[in-house]
Amino acid sequence: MKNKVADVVLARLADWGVEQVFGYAGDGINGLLGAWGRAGNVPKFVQARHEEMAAFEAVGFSKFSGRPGVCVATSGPGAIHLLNGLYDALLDHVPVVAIVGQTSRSAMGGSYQQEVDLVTLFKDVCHHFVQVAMVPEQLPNLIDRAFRVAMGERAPVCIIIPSDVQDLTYEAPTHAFKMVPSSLGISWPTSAPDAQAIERAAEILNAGERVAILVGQGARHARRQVMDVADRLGAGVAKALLGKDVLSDDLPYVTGSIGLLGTRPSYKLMMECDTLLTVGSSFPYTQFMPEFGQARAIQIDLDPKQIGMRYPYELNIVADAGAALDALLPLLDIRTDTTWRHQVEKGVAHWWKTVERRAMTDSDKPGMVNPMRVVWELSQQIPENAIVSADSGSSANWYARHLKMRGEMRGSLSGNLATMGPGVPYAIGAKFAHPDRPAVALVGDGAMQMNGLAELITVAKYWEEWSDPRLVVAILHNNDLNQVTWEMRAMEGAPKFVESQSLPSVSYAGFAASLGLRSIEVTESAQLKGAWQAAFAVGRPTVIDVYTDPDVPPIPPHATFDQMKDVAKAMLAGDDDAVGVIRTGIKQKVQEFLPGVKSDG
Ligand SMILES: Cc1ncc(C[n+]2csc(CCOP(=O)(O)OP(=O)(O)O)c2C)c(N)n1
Ligand SMILES: [Mg+2]
Repeated sequence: MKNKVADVVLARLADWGVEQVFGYAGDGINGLLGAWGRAGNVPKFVQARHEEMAAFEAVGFSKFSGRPGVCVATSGPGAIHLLNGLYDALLDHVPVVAIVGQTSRSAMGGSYQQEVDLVTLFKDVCHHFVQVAMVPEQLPNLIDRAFRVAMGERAPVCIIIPSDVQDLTYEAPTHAFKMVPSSLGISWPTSAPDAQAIERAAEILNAGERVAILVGQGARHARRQVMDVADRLGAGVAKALLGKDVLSDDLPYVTGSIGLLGTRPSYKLMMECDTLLTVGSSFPYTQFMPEFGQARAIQIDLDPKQIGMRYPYELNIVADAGAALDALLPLLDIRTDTTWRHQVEKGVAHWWKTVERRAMTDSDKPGMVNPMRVVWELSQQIPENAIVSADSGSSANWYARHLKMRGEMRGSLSGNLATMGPGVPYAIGAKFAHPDRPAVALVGDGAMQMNGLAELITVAKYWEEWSDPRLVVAILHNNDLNQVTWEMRAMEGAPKFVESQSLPSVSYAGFAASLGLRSIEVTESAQLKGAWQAAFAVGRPTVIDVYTDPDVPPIPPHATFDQMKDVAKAMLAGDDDAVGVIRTGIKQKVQEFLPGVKSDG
């Protein structure tokens, strides 16, 4: 019984070190499910509520473990449901292996029930590798290549296995013509930099008086090197969204996030630098980078396909970030003039005070909390080994701009696809990657209604298996699709279109309680500190249902939307203006700057 194709698939996954597969059942994968039973649930089948959630869980697992995530779905509808999660993996450069069923070979091409042209369906998102197993001898090569391609390309891949093939007796490839044998494992080279390029980079960096460094997720494993280079150069360091956890925000020269969701010191760092060193980031928004001609710029990136765009770089170095910075370090002059560093640090210190002051500005509406305070209090209470996910929506702004990364904290969100819905499943993926670390998800009420509520059931199903049961979901309960509401105001000059923007209010705390999770309702800012403390007390997963004020705009002070320019100028001119804009009377204030905006009550 144990030598069917499906048995070999599962055994090969285990050989690749796969400990769990996030998935959902269906008769297109019945053969695999049978094998799972025979294998004693090895690798562990983790049951999501929806295949998109299974894919997000695989992405979250991969982002936080550094290993490929694996998801499984049935043919037709199950496969289609995976797509959004796989695109999230593709756009954020995350290795994910998807295994999907298909109708039997005898039915293929016959418009059979649930028959979808899966190769075509996955051809875009899994263009690096999508293959159908038609005969047993294609294994184990299909599995092995899927893993190598996923890791090599840092991308999703897909193996389609028709249901009847899953049940065939396994035949290994033979030592014969047109057979493809395979082998396990891979060791990667360290992509060493070109010595001449490093010398040129050192010349450029040494000539600079005001050096800015921009790091992205490609620099995560080079934290020490980034710090050493920044110290030598007296540079400030800004972080792209997916690289928010590369450096601690306790470092005085770290200016925080950059871009639309970024901080003022990052903006100033870029606007005032004369030299830019980008490491492991493909941050796309040129308007937040120095004016063309203002700065001499160098990029270091592992991926030749990603390098050299986004800015007119003088030098593009394809190399591992750590190796390149290690090679660069001894060639860099130690700065004696620390004026620029001090200027950056002063701006950073000032910024964190501004963040605090903005957070401490209470909403003027009874029973509602300023959402910035939610993240401010989180920064005070969060354990230094926590893993944070944020959903797309206003929470992404508060996460990016206001959360203070410290110690070994990790964090991520859907950076490039910016899809709604991954907040809770990413946190679940994080718990499977690190069951001994607390996880926190910052999620809007729209995203909870879309995906998060259902996925709390998955949390309830698995939490007792985690050595540290702390998974905290904080919901920004503003009864609004707030991010879009504000984008419409700022970019379209349009008032809130209630039909599309207002959300029904449901009790997230009540739902969580019905699942046996710890649930806390917050309607006043004074409750927030205690709520986070209770959530981080060991016990069980917690849902904090925070009623937040939808009139606090997530749009940043220095937004470069044309219609926001005057607001930006006013807010950059002084903090008090900025605080004024977010406090009571905000609508009037914004309308002053945006005459096109009509009151939307
Ligand atoms: C799948 C998907 N649908 C729609 C959007 C557009 N979108 C981005 S943010 C947002 C609003 C999110 O609302 P909510 O989750 O309540 O968070 P809030 O901004 O209110 O805090 C929408 C609709 C998207 N990014 N992804
Ligand atoms: Mg909302």
